[in-house]
Amino acid sequence: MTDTIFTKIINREIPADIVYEDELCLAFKDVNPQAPVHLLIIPKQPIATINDIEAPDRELVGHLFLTAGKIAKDMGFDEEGYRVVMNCNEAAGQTVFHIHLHLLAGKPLGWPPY
Ligand code: DGP
Repeated sequence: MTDTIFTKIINREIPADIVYEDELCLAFKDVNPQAPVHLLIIPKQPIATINDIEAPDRELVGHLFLTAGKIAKDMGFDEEGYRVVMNCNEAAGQTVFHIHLHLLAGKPLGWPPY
């Protein structure tokens, strides 16, 4: 896949407010926050969309969710609640084609999201 802006963030070619990093993933503040807390959790390995996730990626994708839960707990949102979503393709609102979990918290979140 072609590089996206997120590869530049991983490689520190453009700035981002990074809140967590390990060998597999990076979490940083969304530039256009939709909640008081809006983080993006991305794998360092670029995968364009959910459609491109393959069986060998299961551990990596599981790691993204474990990381989201850990960050939410560390920030104190585990009891209050928070939302983790991943958009797939344009109709769902995906604009950056490098998979990412949105972690949203800090206000009551409406459902359904339209
Ligand atoms: P999505 O629409 O699901 O593909 O989400 C992409 C998100 O990425 C969107 O909420 C805005 C955010 N975003 C796009 N470009 C940048 C950037 O350069 N820096 C940061 N921190 N966030 C970005």
